[in-house]
Amino acid sequence: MERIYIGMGSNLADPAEQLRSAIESLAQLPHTELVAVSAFYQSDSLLPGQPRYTNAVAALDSSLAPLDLLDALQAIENAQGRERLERWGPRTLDLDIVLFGDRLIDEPRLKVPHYHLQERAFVLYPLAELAPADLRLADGRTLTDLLAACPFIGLERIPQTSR
Ligand code: PH2
Ligand code: MG
Ligand code: MG
Repeated sequence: MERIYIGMGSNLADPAEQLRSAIESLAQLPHTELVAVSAFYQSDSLLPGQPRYTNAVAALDSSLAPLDLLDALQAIENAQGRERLERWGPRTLDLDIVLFGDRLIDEPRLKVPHYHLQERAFVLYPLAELAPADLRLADGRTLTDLLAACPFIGLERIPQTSR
């Protein structure tokens, strides 16, 4: 089993409900245990003119191979009406593999750690609720380092029992 962190986001069709539904599906993945879910956070879209996003992070323990997990996540996105019309378009559900154990994955379909992890407060702060502060990326930086370089700006934490 490896510890995996999934970044979740939605800015269409009742985002909080989309995340709750996705969490139910994550809990049912084969060879996988849902360990924890962060609070939900709202923020403006990085692309102007889109609805605000709701984001959260889930921690999984899984023995699935990375590309099998990616397939399963894309099936959940599709089941919740994800349309892939444009890069960074508004979406009912986005499930990104942020970290997969301590692996570095560089495949056409999958880069891990997630490319934009370090500049995205809406991933780092929910991740910090679940992951140890001394969690270390392959380049030597800890989660604490990343948080220090990425201020908590424009994020609104929505505390809730999300399960
Ligand atoms: N995801 C994007 C683009 N912009 N903005 C916020 N606030 N949250 C996201 O998850 C997000 C975004 C593309 O993945
Ligand atoms: Mg994304
Ligand atoms: Mg994605």
